[in-house]
Amino acid sequence: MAVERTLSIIKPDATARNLTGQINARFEAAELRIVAQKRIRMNREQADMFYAVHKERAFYGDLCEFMASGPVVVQVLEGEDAIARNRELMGDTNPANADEGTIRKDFGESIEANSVHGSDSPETAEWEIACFFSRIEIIG
Ligand code: IDP
Ligand code: MG
Repeated sequence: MAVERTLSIIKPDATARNLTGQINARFEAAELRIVAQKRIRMNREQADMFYAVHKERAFYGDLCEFMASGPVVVQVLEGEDAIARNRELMGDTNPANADEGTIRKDFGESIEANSVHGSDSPETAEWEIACFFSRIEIIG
């Protein structure tokens, strides 16, 4: 297995409930290192661009509105097999179907307001990281 980097976003529902530290503690306990991080508020254009892969889906407009509705914490996680391991820590997209002990099970409010985003492949991770971070902002 290789050391990978993945893009994580702590979504507006989670920042609103002051959960940044509790979510970051899960990453660190699982030996994922936070090698870049910033708190931002996306505007609607940025959210539309980030989620363009979903633009044909019925939930696209609502999702982008939600992601622009409040602060988010964007971060790069680094570790062995980081992309898949972060997806495991996150749990199923729908918190109702997520395994016990996952971030979405414990903190997610709905299939949309599910507290965290994580890249789903090496190709998406590379593209998503580049949406928010330049090379000198990522310090491993
Ligand atoms: P993922 O975040 O688990 O990779 P995706 O299918 O890539 O799930 O969907 C991106 C995001 O869109 C989800 O995290 C969630 O916030 C939202 N979403 C996905 N499916 C639905 C839905 O059926 N209704 C409303 N929002 C959805
Ligand atoms: Mg996805």
